Amino acid sequence: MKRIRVFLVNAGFRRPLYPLVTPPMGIMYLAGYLRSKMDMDLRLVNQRLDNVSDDALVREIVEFGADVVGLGGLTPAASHLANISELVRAARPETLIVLGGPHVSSFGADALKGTAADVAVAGAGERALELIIRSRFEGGSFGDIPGVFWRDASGEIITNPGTTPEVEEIDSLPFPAYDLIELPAYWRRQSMAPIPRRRYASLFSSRGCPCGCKWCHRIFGKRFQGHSAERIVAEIEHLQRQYGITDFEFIDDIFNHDSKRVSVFCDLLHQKNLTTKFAFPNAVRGDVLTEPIIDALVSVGTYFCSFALESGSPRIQEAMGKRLNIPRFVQNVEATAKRGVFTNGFMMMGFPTETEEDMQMTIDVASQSRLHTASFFTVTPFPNTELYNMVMQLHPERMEHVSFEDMNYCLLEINVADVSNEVLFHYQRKANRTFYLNPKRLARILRDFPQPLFLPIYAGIFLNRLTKGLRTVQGQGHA
Ligand code: B12
Ligand code: SF4
Repeated sequence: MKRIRVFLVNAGFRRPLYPLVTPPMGIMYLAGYLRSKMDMDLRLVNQRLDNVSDDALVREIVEFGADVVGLGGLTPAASHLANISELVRAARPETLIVLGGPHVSSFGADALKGTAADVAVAGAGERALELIIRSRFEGGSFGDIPGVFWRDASGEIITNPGTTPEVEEIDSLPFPAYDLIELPAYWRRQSMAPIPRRRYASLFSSRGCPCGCKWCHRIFGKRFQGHSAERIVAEIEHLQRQYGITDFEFIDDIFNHDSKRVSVFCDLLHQKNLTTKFAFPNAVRGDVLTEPIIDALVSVGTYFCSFALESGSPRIQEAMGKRLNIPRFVQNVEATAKRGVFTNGFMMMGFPTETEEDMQMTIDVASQSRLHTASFFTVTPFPNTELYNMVMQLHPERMEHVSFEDMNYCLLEINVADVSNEVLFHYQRKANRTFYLNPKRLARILRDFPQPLFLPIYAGIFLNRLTKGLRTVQGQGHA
């Protein structure tokens, strides 16, 4: 097979009210895997890092002489996926264009519509992308690759039966290709943890989650697969050696699902005498934690941890499938905060059938807890989730005006609950007021936030939350 040239893009723009950007782990994992399987030249671009325009990106693709362009992105990046693919098709008609990432996982075959891509992959992409490239360059048909979406010669979009092929053992995946991105560029931007300007790397140490939350994307399925403790420590050692990094951000969905794995991981760090700091901005499962696990995580340098309560109402916990043990959650937040870790909470309001009493319970649990900070998001159903199907049955008209383009959970005004917009947004504003306008909490934030001098940069976001729903977005939600 000739030495092919593969250009991978994590598409989408950063926005002033949502300036976060993290190393593009998806295309980095793909690159690490592909180069271990085939002889190829690879280039990776994270569009959101510098908001490089689609035109400039395509000029780079043309100069690189790409045989394959792989475009990944979240749903807010969908218009970029369409535009970039059209421009590449016009400039280099023979290029194989493959779509993947969370947007395809949510929208399935529909993600191909309106684009000039040849094929699209939902879920984990490593093995499928390898098979797609082999099929194009070694001879074969996309029709033989289970679970992928592709266009036949007549342009019709075909969905192959079966599920996307995956590697059997995730420890067999090479490290993400850290060498193909400019890591220091991320140290100047805000990462997922709200702690700007620090020398860090992201780690994604597990795939899949067995919990039953009805709003969940399930990109990696319901089966939890963790990298072994040894493998995570090896990746940490690699990053320390190559880049001198000691601060790591785990962005797993449920890092602590397997308590044994966590404690072996911490023991190993101690045995190797490694200096580390850890943040868990994407949350741990709060009711699975135990005091010994919290102690172990604190002993290896955990300083920031998010906890996802979502709802303080046991009825909503049950109806939405999360089934969190709320008293244990509260207890573990307290135990973590007491040990000096900055704790952040995620809450959701506006579930189908949710009442004012349910929302008040969320406010009570959050504001009486030891959480330092909290976000009270509006429930936003994503296509291809149980929640979305539920809303399409109960209130299809509520989804008619929702645009997932440029969406931002903090600002989107949507309402799929059984209360009016006024009531929903009133409770969200009330939640922010009750939670934050508490002198003891404000004092704890000032005392424990890892970079207090940067706190003023969050003033705009905070004001937006305090005034949610007062500047009604035309056509969204219901009266
Ligand atoms: C880090 C992260 C971010 C980062 C950016 C990530 C990025 N890629 O640029 C930040 C913090 C900026 C972010 C923002 C948001 N995020 Co986010 N984020 C994540 C998180 C926690 C980890 C992503 C990650 O690195 N995963 C690890 C890698 C290995 O997985 P991956 O990227 O999915 O890649 C694999 C496959 O998708 C596929 N693949 C990926 N790219 C490609 C390309 C090709 C060609 C192929 C074939 C395959 C392929 O193969 C990869 C390897 O197996 C995920 C949760 C999760 N479980 O993934 C949510 C997630 C991606 N985010 C999500 C959401 C909803 C958002 C927001 C909209 C939320 C908000 N606050 O408003 C915003 C977007 C705002 C905006 N306007 O852009 C959703 C996506 C849903 C969707 N349909 O898009 C997820 C899945 C979480 C969820 N709860 O549902 N996020
Ligand atoms: S705990 Fe998180 S990843 Fe797991 S099902 Fe619930 S939302 Fe999804």
